[in-house]
Amino acid sequence: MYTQSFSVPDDAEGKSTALKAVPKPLSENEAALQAAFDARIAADGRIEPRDWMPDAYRKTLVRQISQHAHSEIVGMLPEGNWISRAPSLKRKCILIAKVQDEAGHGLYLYSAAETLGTSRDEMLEALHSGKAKYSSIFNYPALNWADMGVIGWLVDGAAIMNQIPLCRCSYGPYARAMVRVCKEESFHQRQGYEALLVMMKGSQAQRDMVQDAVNRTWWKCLAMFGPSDKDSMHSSLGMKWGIKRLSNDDLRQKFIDATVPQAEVLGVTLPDPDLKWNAERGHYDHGEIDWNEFWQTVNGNGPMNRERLATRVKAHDDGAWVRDAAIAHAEKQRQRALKAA
Ligand code: BYC
Repeated sequence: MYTQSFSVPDDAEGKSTALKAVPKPLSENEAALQAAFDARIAADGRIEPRDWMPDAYRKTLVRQISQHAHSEIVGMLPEGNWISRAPSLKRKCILIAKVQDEAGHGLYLYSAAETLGTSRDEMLEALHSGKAKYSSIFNYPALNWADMGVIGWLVDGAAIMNQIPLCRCSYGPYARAMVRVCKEESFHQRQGYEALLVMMKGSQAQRDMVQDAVNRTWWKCLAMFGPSDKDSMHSSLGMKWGIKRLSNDDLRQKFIDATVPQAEVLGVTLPDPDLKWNAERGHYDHGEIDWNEFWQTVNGNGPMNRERLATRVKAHDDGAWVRDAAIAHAEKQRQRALKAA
């Protein structure tokens, strides 16, 4: 029988070293550092970049923050495609500003992840090689102008619901970045809803476009909150460490409860026949997400994964001369400052 121990090298005497894989006991100093870390987390305090932290805490943060940064950057692509087709100058200006904000969010988040000792080059390499994850929602096409409103209303709406608790995350730089991101996201959400309200007061064709965009986006948006709690492998540690404050399912439920009345005001139907108010629970009951489709998309096989990644890599390659010029300029300034000193 094959067992996992076959992948562990034998030691010099030919005895299996499998048992040595058990973590080394902490030294006295490490135990004291771990105890101080645990006490700070238990007291709901903040961990800052120079503080000692367990490796697993650091890794979890780099994973989550870099995935979040990648989502902001890839999230610019579906909207960026519509800038040249915005129906008015006002809508074009708003969309340009929104896409620019997403770039800014990506930059705050890459900077926060860099404070954990991972370089931006490493994170970008992980994104561009297809190793890193980013939010599944951006692997679906934005087919009509109403998608721009629906991205604002539902996608940014879901992002805010997920991100407000992250403003209280135990890691200082992530929490502080999220405060600013959330303020901007709430503007994004409102501009999306307002754009849809205008369309819903327009022609039947416009109303149909809004309904079509909602039908295509609703379930993908619910999946943004991640797998259900029973399948979420990182949740328990994330919650123990004060990185995540609410579970994936609790956040999803909060989002549904907040969004149903907004859909009623807008005059659209949410495409879930099982969506019903449950007075006993004080929440809306809802249908089941297609998890098979979700994992296909998360694992690189959604309708737009390859195209999004190729566009992103091309944008990065095309921008090489800008980065080179910025470095050359900084070097020139450094030399001038040296001469003047
Ligand atoms: N898509 O154990 P779980 C935006 C992965 S963009 C892809 O529950 P965790 C915007 C997960 O990473 C906002 N992958 O993990 C921008 C993990 O994989 P790995 C984006 C997903 O971390 C432009 C595995 O599944 N927001 O606002 O406890 C325009 C197991 O999951 C997804 C953030 O990134 C998904 N939907 O919880 C408009 C928020 N869900 O790492 C808007 C920050 C799960 O083991 N992130 N996975 O390979 C989080 O809050 C958490 O990381 C998640 C997942 C709730 C997403």
